[in-house]
Amino acid sequence: MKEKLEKIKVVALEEINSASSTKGLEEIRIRLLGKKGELTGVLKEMGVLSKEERPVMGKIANDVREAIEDKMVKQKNIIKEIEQSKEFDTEAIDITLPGIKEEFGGLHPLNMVIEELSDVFIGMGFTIEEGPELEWAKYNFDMLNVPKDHSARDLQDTFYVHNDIVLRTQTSPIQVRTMLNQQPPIKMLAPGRVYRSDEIDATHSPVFHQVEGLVIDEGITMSDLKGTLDMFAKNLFGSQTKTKFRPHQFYFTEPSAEMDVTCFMCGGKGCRVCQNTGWIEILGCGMVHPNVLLDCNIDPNKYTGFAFGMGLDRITMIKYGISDLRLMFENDIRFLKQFK
Ligand code: 2U9
Repeated sequence: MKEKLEKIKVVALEEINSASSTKGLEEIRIRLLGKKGELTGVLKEMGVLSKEERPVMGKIANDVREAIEDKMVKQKNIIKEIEQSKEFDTEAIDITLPGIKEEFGGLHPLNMVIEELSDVFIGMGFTIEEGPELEWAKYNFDMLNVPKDHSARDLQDTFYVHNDIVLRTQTSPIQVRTMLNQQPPIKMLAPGRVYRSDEIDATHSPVFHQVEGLVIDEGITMSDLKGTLDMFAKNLFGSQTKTKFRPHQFYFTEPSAEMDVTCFMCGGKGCRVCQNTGWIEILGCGMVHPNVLLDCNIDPNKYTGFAFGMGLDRITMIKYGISDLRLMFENDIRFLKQFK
């Protein structure tokens, strides 16, 4: 039996040594140490030995088993390393290959101006509100104190979708909606796309962009209006900017004014952009008309407020030196790429 065991050991160690795959090694293990394996078979024969022989033979058998198992573990590690290095060779990634470059888009110049302007007002505590472009004629005209026979309501000036529904001609209905939903204090900004039935040329378009603002609280005065808008102009165009207010007339505000800023292209010296006046008109404003407050369920005896509105397309064109309004709407990639 001893010789049998020794022979199994010698043959096994040799076989294991020449095994070259994990699978082959496993087959050897089953053949030797499995339930019906060679070594297991020998161990089963131990029953026929004498009491004295059994522990001696048992120890030898255990030593053989341990030697085989030990060799198996070592060979397994060697095979694993070989297999892994083969895998690395076949699945190698060439890290020197250049990647595929992601193309990033950029903001439209109008959106850059909207974002910059919104940031200034957010810094002063305003919220940004939005509303639908298809709007009730009632919210677009009636509630803003626009007379029933005003020319702005004409079919020539306004796109009617229905008797009562228009493409909004200003962002003011956003303020109406906010006032109907919320009691003061209100401090909001409403940027958006608006529509008027205009012929297209270098300075006119049936679709354009506005930002309007509204502040309503107890004790709001014309000084708040001037202070806020002067601060806004200095933030957007630079701290050297001066403002001046000229009286004007709107239906939704009384008193009303237009605000000019010192030309942000020449600093006020006079240039082509400001037609040598040194000033650029940038917005209309005024104290909210009591009729507008009343229609929106706000008590004009308790609350007052100011509002302002500005067209964004012209400001954007001046700021970026864009000579034709049509470029802003054609979305020609060669034009847009210049603002990245
Ligand atoms: C409510 C109350 C008051 C909004 C205002 C202006 C003055 C204004 C024009 C500027 C150039 C429009 O794009 S433009 O043609 N806007 O001058 N807008 S005050 O006043 C409001 C709005 C809503 C409820």
